[in-house]
Amino acid sequence: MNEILNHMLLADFVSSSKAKYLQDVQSNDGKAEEWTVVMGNEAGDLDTIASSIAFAWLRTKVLEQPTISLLQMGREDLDLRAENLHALHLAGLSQPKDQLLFVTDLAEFKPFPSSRFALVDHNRLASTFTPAEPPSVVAIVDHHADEGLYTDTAEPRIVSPAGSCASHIASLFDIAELPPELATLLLSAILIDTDGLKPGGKAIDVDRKAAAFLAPKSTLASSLPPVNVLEASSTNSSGPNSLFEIEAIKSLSEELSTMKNDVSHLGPRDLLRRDYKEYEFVLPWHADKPTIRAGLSTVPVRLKQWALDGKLETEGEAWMKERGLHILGVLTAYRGATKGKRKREMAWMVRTDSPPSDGFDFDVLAERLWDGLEKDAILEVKKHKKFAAGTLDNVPGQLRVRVYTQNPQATRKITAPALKAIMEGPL
Ligand SMILES: [Mn+2]
Repeated sequence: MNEILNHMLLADFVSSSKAKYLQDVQSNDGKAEEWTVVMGNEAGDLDTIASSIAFAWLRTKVLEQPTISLLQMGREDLDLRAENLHALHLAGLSQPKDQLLFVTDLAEFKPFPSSRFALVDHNRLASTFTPAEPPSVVAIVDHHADEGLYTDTAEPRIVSPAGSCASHIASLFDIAELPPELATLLLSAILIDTDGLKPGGKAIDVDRKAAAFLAPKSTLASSLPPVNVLEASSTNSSGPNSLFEIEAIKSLSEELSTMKNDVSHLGPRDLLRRDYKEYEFVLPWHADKPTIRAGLSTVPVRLKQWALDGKLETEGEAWMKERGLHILGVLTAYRGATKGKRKREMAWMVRTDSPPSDGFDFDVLAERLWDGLEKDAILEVKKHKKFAAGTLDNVPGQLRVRVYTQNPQATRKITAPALKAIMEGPL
C-alpha cells in the first residue's frame, strides 16, 4: 500500500494527476501511453463524475497504475448542475473547473494521446476517442444495459443493475483505502440517484450496502449513529430503522436534490445539453448501411414550461445542427401539479436536411421511428394532447416531429436501448 497517497487529500490527488498527465501529453514522448484514462458518460451527472474520480484513485493507489479521470464535457458545462458543484465542494474540490480534466483540455492533441481506457457509468467507448494505437478497454464498472463489449480485455468487468454506478465502485474499495472526501462524493452520488435511498424507489440492496459502508467513512461520520446500527439499517429498505430515515443522510439528500431540481436559471439550449447523451447507429435495413447520429436529452421540466410557441422546434433544430444529429429525443421528467405524481413526456425530431448517404430516404427512417416507439410495450407512449394531437409532421423547414406522453417509470436507461433496437433491428 502506498502510504503517501493514502494521506493525500482528494483535491491534491486530482490536481496533481491532471498536471502530471498534461505534462506527459505535452512532452509527446510516448509517456501519455503509460496512463489509463477513466471516463464516465457524456451526460456528466454526479454519478459519472464521482465514479470516475473514485476509480482513478483506486487504480492509481491499489494497482499503482497511473490513472487519470477525464470528464466527457466542456469545462463551462460543469456550471449546468449546481448539485455537482456542491458535492465536489463537500469533497474538498473548491475549484473543480481548474482541478479536473475535461475533454476540451485535450482537443488540440490528435490523435488522442492515450490508448488505454477504463469506462465507468457506460460500457461502450465513444467513437470520438481514436488514439494512434488501437484503443484497449481495461476495466468497466457500470449499471446500464450491457452491450457485451470488451469481454476479453476488461478486468474488472462489472455491468449489473444498481440505482447508482457509484455503489458498484464503492464495493471495490477496502475501507482503509477510502479517504473521507471520496466517501462523501460517492455517497452524494448514490443519494442523488436513489432519491436518498427512498423506500420503493431506485435503490436496491447494492446501493443500501454501499451507503452504509461509505457513510461512517464520510465527512458526515460525526453526525451518524454507531457503525453497527448503520450496518443493521442497511438491510432494511424501509421503516424507522432504515438508512433512509437517518437525519444526516436525509438532510444531505434534500440539499442535493433541491439544487438538482432548481433549473429555473436555464434556458432551452442549456436544458437540452445539461443531461445529454449521443449515439451512432448503423442502419442494416438501408441499402448502403449508413451511420446516423441520435441524441437523447433528459430535461427535468415539462415541455409546457419551456418548449411552446415553436421553441421546441427552433431550439431542438439548432441543437441538432450543432451536434450533427439526424434524430433528437427530448425526454422530460417532472412531477404533476396535483398529486405530485411522476410524469414523463417525449418529443422526437427527425432532421432531414443532412442525409447520411446519397438518396437517403427519411420517410422510411421516420416511419420506423414512430412505429417502433408507438408499439414499444414498455414505453407505452400516447399522443400528447397539448402538442397538436401529438403530430407536427408539417413543421416548416426540415423537421418531422412527434410528441408523446409515456410510462413514468421508463427512464433513458430504457429508452436508449429501445431506440437502438428500433434503428438497428431487421426490416
Ligand atoms: Mn449512472
